[in-house]
Amino acid sequence: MIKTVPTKPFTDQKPGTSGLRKKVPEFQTPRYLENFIQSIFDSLEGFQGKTLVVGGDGRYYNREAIQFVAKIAAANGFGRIVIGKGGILSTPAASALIRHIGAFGGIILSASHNPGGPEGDFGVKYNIGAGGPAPEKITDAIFARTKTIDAYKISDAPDIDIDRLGTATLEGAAVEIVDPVTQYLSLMKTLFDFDAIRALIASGFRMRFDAMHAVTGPYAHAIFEGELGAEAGTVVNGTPLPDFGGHHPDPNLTYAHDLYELMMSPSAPDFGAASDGDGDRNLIIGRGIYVAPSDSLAILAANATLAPGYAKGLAGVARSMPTSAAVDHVAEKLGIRAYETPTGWKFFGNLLDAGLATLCGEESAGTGSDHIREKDGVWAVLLWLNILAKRRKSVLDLVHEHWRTYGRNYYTRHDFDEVDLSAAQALVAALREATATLPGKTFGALTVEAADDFAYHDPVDGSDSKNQGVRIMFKGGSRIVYRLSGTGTVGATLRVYIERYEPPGGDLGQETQAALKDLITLSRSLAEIEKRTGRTKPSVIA
Ligand code: VG1
Ligand code: CO
Repeated sequence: MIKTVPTKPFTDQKPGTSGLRKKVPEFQTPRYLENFIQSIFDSLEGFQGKTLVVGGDGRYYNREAIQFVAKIAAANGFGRIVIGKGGILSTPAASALIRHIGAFGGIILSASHNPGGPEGDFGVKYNIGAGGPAPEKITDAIFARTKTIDAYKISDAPDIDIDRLGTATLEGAAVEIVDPVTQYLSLMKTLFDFDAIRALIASGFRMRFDAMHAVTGPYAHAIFEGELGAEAGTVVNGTPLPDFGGHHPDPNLTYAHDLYELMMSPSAPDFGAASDGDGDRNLIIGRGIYVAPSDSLAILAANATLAPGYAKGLAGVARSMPTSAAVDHVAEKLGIRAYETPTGWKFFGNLLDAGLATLCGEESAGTGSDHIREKDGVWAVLLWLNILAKRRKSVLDLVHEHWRTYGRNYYTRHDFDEVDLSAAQALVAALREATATLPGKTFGALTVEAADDFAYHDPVDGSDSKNQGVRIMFKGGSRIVYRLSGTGTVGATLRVYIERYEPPGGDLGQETQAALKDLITLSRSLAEIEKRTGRTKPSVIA
C-alpha cells in the first residue's frame, strides 16, 4: 500500500557542491531522508512510469537508504527502478547507466571523499537524464521545496532483496537489481585499447590500485586484474566497507599516504593510482613522481588521441576555475577552446552536452570526458594506462617531457578544515571587498594585476553563477584563489589555491612548496588567516 505521511520541514537541507551531505545521525533522524527524497521528486516533472537509477558507494546507511529511496520512488509513480547489486554503483557507473538505459534520472547515495561509518558522513545526489549532477536550477528548487514540504509518499511493502540479480515489483514499479560493473566495463572497452594495455602489463609493467575500501574495489578487480591481466594483489583495499576501514576515502597525499610511500620507495611498481569513496576521483603517482591533478588533466589532453575513444581529437577542454592553467597551454597548442567554470562537476554538463568540450577536470583529482557526465576515477587510470602502453615511457619521463614542452604550472592547495563558519565567511567577505583596491599594489616581487570574485556565464543556457571564489592575479601569471568548501559537514573549510607558471626552459625541477614559498606566505597575510581563524598551518596540503 502507498501511505501518505505528514511531515514538517527541516531547515538545513541545502545541497552543496555535490548533493546534500550531513552526518549519518542527521540522516537517520526520522523523516530527514524521506523529506529530502520527496522534495527531489516534488521538484521534477514528467517522471510517471519512467526509470530511476539508484545506487551508492557502500558507506554506512547505504543499504537502509536504498530501501527508502525505492519505496518513495515507487509510491511517487516511477515505473522502473534500477538498483546496483548490494546497493553499489560508483558515481561514474551510475552516470553511465542512466545514459545507457535512457533513465529519467538517478539518485546516488554518497558523501564521496568524506569519511563514513556511524558517526561519519552520508550524502544524497540527484542526477538528471543526461547522467550528470542536477544543475543549480534544480538543486535550488529542491532546497525551496524542503522548506515547505508537508507530506511524503512511501510504500509499506517489505524490503527489497538488493543482493540478488533479477526483477521484482513494488507498487506496480519494476525493480531491477543489476550488476554494478557490467555496463561500465563495456563502455570502457569502447574507449580504450585494452589489447595494448594487456600487452604493456604482460611485458612486466607493474601497477598498484588503492581502492581505499571504497566503491571502486569491484570495478578495479574486474578491470585491472580480470580484463587486463595485472597480477593478483594489484588492487589493494578492494572490498567496499561501510566505514572505509576507518580511513578518509580521499585519494590525496595525506590520506593515500601508503601508496605514496610505496611509489617513492626502491620497490615501487611503475604506476600507482587510487580513487575516492564514490569512485569519481583519481590519484596518479608514477615511480618517483606524484602527478598533480591539474598536470594530469593537461597530460591526458595532450595525449588523448592515443586512445581509440578520442582518436578524432578533442572538441575543447574545460577546467574548474581553481584548477591550474596547465591544460590551457595544451589547448592553445591544439588550437581548441579551454573553458573555465566554477567548482563542481555540474558546471561541465552543458559544455559536454553541447559538444563544446571533450575532456574536463578539477584540481581536486577529478578528471572525465564526454563518455558520461561525471568525473571518473577508473576511466582516468585507464586513459593513463592506454597512453603509457602507446608511448612506452615512464610516468616520470612523460611528465618531464610535458613540462619541457608546455612549461610547468607549480600548484598547491592548502585546506584549513573545520574552522569557525562565521570567521571563514568574514574572511572571504573582507577579501571580496579588497578586490576593488588590490590591483596595482605590490608585495615584494609580486604586483597585483587584477582581482575579482569569480562569476560564470554559462555559454549554453545563459545562466549566471556568482561569488565562486576570490581570485588575486599577479603580473606574470601567478595567482591566489580563496573559496569556502561546499562539501564539508562541520564548520567551514577554507581552500587556498596557489599557482605560478614557469615557462619551458625555466627552472622546472623545484619542489612545489619551495617554488611557491612567497605566494604561500602572501596568501596567509593577505587573508589574515591566522588572525581570523587561529590557524597557523593548513590541515591538508594537496
Ligand atoms: C570539492 C572539490 C570539487 C569537487 C567536489 C565534489 O568541493 O573542491 O572540485 O567537485 O568536492 O567532489 P568543495 O566545495 O568542497 O571544494 V566529490 O568526489 O567529493 O563528489
Ligand atoms: Co567523489
